[in-house]
Amino acid sequence: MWCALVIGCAPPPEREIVIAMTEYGFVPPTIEVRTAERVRLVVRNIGRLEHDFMPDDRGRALGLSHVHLGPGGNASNDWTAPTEPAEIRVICTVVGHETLGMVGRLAVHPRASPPPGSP
Ligand SMILES: [Cu+2]
Repeated sequence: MWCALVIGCAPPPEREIVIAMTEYGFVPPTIEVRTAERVRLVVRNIGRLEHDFMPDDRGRALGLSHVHLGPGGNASNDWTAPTEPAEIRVICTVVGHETLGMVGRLAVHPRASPPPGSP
């Protein structure tokens, strides 16, 4: 939290989250992080077609990157979750893929209530 006040301060990620893209979905379909958590988002295309990871307007405003990958590609971006809870929708913008179910969700949970299923 204190770090947000310091311009250019980039602490190392607390956690690495791998998101696989395939025909036609994101695995896992829901990414759960906590407020202000610093994560490394690793996006991998494990499918046979090109895919992309496109956060909605809110997500992009919060600094999430749009990632476009060919088969076998991967990209990693460090990201700091916002200090307020948020729900971000992620889709693949390759024509037809969203309709075929290529939709994901990134949920930012308050620190006080850990995401369901966490230890
Ligand atoms: Cu796709």
